[in-house]
Amino acid sequence: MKLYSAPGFTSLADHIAMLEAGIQFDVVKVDIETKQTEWGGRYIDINPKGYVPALVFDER
Ligand SMILES: N[C@@H](CCC(=O)N[C@@H](CS)C(=O)NCC(=O)O)C(=O)O
Repeated sequence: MKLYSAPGFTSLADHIAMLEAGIQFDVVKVDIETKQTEWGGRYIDINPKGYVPALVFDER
């Protein structure tokens, strides 16, 4: 599972809750201004609203 998050935004609450719950996940940082992920992709391809947080579940 991936949590798309931006430091200092409301996605921090989800990040903390998921850590406390012991959930295994990767964090992908999003630049809210440019809507780019730290991996270089367009965040609006993940969440068309451009808001954080977003969760993406692993394919099965
Ligand atoms: N949870 C709501 C709102 C989340 C939200 O407001 N996120 C803010 C950060 S606290 C955001 O991503 N803002 C980006 C922007 O305004 O461009 C949603 O996803 O629709």
